[in-house]
Amino acid sequence: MATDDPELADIHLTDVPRLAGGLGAVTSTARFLRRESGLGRGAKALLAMNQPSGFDCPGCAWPEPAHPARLEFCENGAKAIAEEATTRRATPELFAARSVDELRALSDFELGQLGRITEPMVLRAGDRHYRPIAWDEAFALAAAELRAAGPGASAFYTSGRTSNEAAFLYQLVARWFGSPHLPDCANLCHESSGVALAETIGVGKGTVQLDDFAEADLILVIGQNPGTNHPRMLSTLREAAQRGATIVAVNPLREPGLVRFSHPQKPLDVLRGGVALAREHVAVRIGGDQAFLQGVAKAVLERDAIDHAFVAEHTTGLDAYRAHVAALDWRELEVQAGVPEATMRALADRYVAAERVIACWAMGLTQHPHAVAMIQEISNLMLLRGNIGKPGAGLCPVRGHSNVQGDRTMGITARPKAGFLDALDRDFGEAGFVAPRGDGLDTVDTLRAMRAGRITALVALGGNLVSATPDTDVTAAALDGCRFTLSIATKVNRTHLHPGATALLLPCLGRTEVDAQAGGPQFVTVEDSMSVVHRSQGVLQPISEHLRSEPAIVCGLGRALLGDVLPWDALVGDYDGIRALIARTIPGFTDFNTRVREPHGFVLRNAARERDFSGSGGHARFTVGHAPDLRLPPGRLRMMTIRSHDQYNTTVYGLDDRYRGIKGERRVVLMSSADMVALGLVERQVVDLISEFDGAERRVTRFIVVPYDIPPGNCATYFPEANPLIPLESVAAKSNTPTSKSVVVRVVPTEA
Ligand SMILES: Nc1nc2c(c(=O)[nH]1)N[C@H]1C(S)=C(S)[C@@H](COP(=O)(O)OP(=O)(O)OC[C@H]3O[C@@H](n4cnc5c(=O)[nH]c(N)nc54)[C@H](O)[C@@H]3O)O[C@H]1N2
Ligand SMILES: Nc1nc2c(c(=O)[nH]1)N[C@H]1C(S)=C(S)[C@@H](COP(=O)(O)OP(=O)(O)OC[C@H]3O[C@@H](n4cnc5c(=O)[nH]c(N)nc54)[C@H](O)[C@@H]3O)O[C@H]1N2
Ligand SMILES: [Mo]
Repeated sequence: MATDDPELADIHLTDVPRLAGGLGAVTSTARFLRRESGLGRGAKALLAMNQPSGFDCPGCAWPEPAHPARLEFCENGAKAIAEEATTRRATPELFAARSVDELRALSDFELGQLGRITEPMVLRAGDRHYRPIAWDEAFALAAAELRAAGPGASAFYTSGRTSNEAAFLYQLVARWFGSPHLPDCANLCHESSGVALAETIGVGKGTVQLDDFAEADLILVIGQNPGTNHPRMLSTLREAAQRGATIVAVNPLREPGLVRFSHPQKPLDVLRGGVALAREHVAVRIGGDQAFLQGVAKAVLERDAIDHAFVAEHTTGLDAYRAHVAALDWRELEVQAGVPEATMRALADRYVAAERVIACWAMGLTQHPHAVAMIQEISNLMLLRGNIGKPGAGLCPVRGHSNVQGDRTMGITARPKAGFLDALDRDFGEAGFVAPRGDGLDTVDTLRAMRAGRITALVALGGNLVSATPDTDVTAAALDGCRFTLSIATKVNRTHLHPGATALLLPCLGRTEVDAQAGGPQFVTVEDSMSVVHRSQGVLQPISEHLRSEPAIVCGLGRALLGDVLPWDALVGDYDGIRALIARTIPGFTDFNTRVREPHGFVLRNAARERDFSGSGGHARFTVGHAPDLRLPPGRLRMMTIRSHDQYNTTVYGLDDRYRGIKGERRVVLMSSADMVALGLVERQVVDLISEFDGAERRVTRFIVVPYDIPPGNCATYFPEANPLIPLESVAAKSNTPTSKSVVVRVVPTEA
């Protein structure tokens, strides 16, 4: 119950802007660059970003156009650059002055402000400070610690910014050592998409290319906020809208980035007040997409408006699917989807009228208990009318990290295919390699095993495990209990402050920086969300002379751990040598070194795009999914944890969320006024959030109530502040992805 005089927070709320981009984006870009790096260094980096001869934006995985604009970047890409190209330095003096316990008191934003790590650092058993250590000594220590833990108790985590070259060697070193445990950020991200699509179309990747957007009649954007997380996608959508394509957003929130967009680099756009994007916004309830998509398909099937020739030739399972959908009750679909039958029928009409349809989605779909089944409903709907494998149509899971897809292609996965391991055995067996067979632990299972004391050593190539995973307190305690952790990183984050008994913090070059090796300056390669493999080469002077590149660090670890099984020096001296290994082992990379030197790289084949469904047994499969009942007991809300406009995952650039009208505060809960009235809460009230799962309560304190246009029964908070509420045990069926968008909570006034 609310008290008569609730405690109110002093928070600045503004109107939600009517459009995204525009001059606001320009001023915001300049402000961040100046704060971090001075305009000179920042401008040099921006001019090289996403150009054929420059580096790939470390922000998102949206592809670069074949003919990039002179300035091919967005406001949030510029912030990512400012964050990395910062001239602030986390030097040994800083670590000498502050223990890990003192550093823990800082917020994620303040940790980021400490700047770039400048030297390899070690925290020795019994010490609470990181101290400098020489590189060779660090590698020797790592090898000794990993051997003492043993391969079965060692996990090798990867975050999706890592290049193909570093990723390939990293998984090779881990497997050569004997560990199958390769958890990665994709386990927390698009794993559900990969699992869903591998079952239905035989390929766990998207089937569209950027060109397809120029031909699509209808583009669905489901559970995605491109205005903040893939701003360059807005340029693609803007062109499609101007050409007459219809864009429909399916999202509990009316994200301003999808309503109107004004291209900040196009003065006319700014003057005209932008271009209208999404013609329609379907405000589904959180988790309601499965029922919604089933309703749309039901209406399509009632009209028998399907592509019979395609379905007969290329698919299997229509009859069971049709029978299932036909038996669904409209009233129940309305309740579960949170939208009326008429809306589902209207989208079915648009869908049938469109010759070519693209469906895009991101985290709004992947992080629910029923995520895989939900994504398979997209696949079902698209298969009905042959919207896979024709120009202007297809499936488009929009990836997050800029090389998360490439890292998977390079073999970073806890669940490798036997054929991939066979290829490794074939190519490295002579040197003594034997691939560990069977599945290793993914991210959630690694944490569970760590909690149980079965994983005792962690190596992390980038990322921030403590803040990115659920159950923050459980994860932090699990890491504290490790005998050894090793982080390869650019900046200090919370994971480094839960070091275990002994820890190494090894600083690497960022993407923006020149990578000079014995054989001259090197480039690395990445694969974007549409399977385009291309180069990335930094331009800035490294922030410290002690930094090493990720491939060099992985080789250093490999030599210390495995001895001279590979010509490590030659591989580090010239990355063409690494790429030659990749070309030999990974399908699709023949002539890698030649083809990647083409200005725009090359595209990996996607069989489903050619209507080759051999990966799913010769036919694409319709699936029968049973949507869960989303009704909640009284007083409970379903909470999603989302990104603000001023963050990159666990890296917090600033405290504003401009497109949602929130300033200077991240501990907020966005609620509908109906729920506020029902729960007796008022605007700006200070509240605690409590999640209940399997009888256990988890609580975060002192969040601020912000009234927002969100379907009643739903609420939203920011990731990672609300992660302590997400149970490690609550995961999506089949993909084991944490249910970060589907947390049942109570909201109660904070007690004074
Ligand atoms: N600037 C910036 N760029 C980024 C990132 C970043 O943090 N900052 N992160 C990168 C990464 S790793 C990723 S994975 C992507 C993430 O990109 P997004 O997936 O866009 O990220 P989220 O903020 O998690 O947004 C999820 C969206 O889904 C909606 N949503 C939540 N639940 C549901 C639901 O049940 N149904 C539907 N239909 N919608 C729902 C939310 O309202 C929100 O609009 O962005 C990448 N790019
Ligand atoms: N509640 C909730 N939790 C979520 C999500 C959510 O929507 N809600 N989203 C999930 C998703 S989609 C993802 S992808 C994960 C992200 O999980 P991670 O990938 O583990 O986390 P990031 O925050 O992207 O990692 C940031 C850190 O990477 C390091 N870094 C930056 N650049 C480099 C580099 O070039 N090289 C190296 N070696 N290190 C670098 C820096 O030290 C920085 O602190 O979080 C997941 N967690
Ligand atoms: Mo992600």
